[in-house]
Amino acid sequence: MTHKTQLAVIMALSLPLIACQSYAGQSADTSMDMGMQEGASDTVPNSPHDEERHDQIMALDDLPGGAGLEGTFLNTDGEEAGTVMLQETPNGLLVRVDVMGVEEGFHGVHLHETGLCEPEEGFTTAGGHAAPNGNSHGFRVDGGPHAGDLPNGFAHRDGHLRTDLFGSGTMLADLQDSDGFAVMVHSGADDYESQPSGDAGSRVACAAFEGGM
Ligand SMILES: [Cu+2]
Repeated sequence: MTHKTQLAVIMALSLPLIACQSYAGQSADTSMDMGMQEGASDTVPNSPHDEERHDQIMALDDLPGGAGLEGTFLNTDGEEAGTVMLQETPNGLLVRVDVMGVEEGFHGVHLHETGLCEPEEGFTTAGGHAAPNGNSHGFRVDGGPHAGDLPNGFAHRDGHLRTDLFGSGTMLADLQDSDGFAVMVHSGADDYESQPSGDAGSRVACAAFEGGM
């Protein structure tokens, strides 16, 4: 790849990141935003600036034990932004998240109650957190957490969040009612405490799952 082409690719990849920042204005740490914008283009090792590397990153490794369910993330522009795998275990739900184009830092990831991801609606169509037992939100709260609560995931400077999360005690039956459910990535971190959703900011990526299975 010539230097010129590389630069064009870098700029193209930067656009969604910059676009992210308009709706992530609620997320408090703007200095972190600036760091990503300035540094991401030429200094990050292993950043997805060439297509081959990007494809490698996006190719999903198998979740140990296999994925019971697989979904595709959409970003707020309606573009495919990654994948998610779910595996029910005897102890809860394993969630492998692989999403691109989010800001550097921690992000709230939740299981939301409705399997409808409408980008033009800012994914509000997915409803609130799955909470079939009427629990409060948050690991740090008496009477919590929601069945849909998960630990935060971390995105690196290249905008890639890839991690395994675990919903202790959460079963697919808690989620798969008639209107399904969604896996949601937020613009900011979940504080594991604020009601009703951990003050995690706007909804930046959403993967819908059908119900009634
Ligand atoms: Cu959420």
